Amino acid sequence: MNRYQRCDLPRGEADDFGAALISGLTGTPKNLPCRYLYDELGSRLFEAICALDDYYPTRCEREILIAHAGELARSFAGHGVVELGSGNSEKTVVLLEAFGGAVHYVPVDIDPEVLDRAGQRLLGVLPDLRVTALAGEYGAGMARAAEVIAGPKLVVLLGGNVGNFTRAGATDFLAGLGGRLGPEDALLLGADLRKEAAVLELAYDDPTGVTAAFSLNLLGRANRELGGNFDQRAFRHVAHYEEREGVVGLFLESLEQQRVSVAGRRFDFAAGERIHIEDSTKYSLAELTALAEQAGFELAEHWLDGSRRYSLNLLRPTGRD
Ligand code: AVJ
Repeated sequence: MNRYQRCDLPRGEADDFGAALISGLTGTPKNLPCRYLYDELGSRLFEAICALDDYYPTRCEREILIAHAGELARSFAGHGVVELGSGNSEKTVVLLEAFGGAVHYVPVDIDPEVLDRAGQRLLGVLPDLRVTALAGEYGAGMARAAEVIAGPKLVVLLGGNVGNFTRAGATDFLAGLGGRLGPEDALLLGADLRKEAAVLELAYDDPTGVTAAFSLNLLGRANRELGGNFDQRAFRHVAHYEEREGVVGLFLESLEQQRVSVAGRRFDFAAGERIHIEDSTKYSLAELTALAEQAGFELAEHWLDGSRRYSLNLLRPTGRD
């Protein structure tokens, strides 16, 4: 039996990099959606970020998963596991192993190559695993996952990916997701916590420059795919924590006044002008409790790592709208 299958989900027009780039660089302030950070090189650079000492979320999340995987496996025995934004699935292995490996695992990711690599690796480690990989966005992935998995399911959204939504966007997204869950289903949500600016700014602007390379690759991707002439050395990566909002904003800042050609257009940059490329929203326990409740869930568990920097949350649908 073939234990690995990949389906490429239809992409909406929202997934056209050229159109997104033209509209994002035409607006003020300039912006580019963060999902375009993950082409093949971008996914690899992100894996390198996850291995950095300064980027604590990956380590903290693994620590919490190791501590509670057994408990989760007992609670959700017989459930299929859907993972949104699965990337290299590295931490999920801990969970799938605890399930005893005989699970139907449905990873959803925007990058088909990362899905194939992760899928092959997982099958090597877990001989009883069945993988249906879905290449596409969260919404389409959730819709298909509900068809692919017959029984109850545990949906996992790890890595703090929920942070890429605005707070209102996260509520809407979770409410929509809840609408696709049955009473036995649950959501395992990794969320990064509010903390001192210094820790966050180091995590999002490491001195080795890996995060900068990850951000600047967005310009490299525009050059490769859209015939651009961005000079990556004429921009710098900026991470800024807005404490009140609890949001780390990531930007590419033009070091000089310049004109760039890309996607058949020209764009002018003033010296110091920024392209907003990503937001990473941080949560407090009170904010997570409110988020769950407003989206139609109950926050059943809230687990922290030893340094109390990061949280893993188990949300159960309350069954009301
Ligand atoms: C993949 C969205 C969880 O916000 O921590 C890390 C992305 N960007 N360093 C995060 C990211 C730069 C990451 N998420």
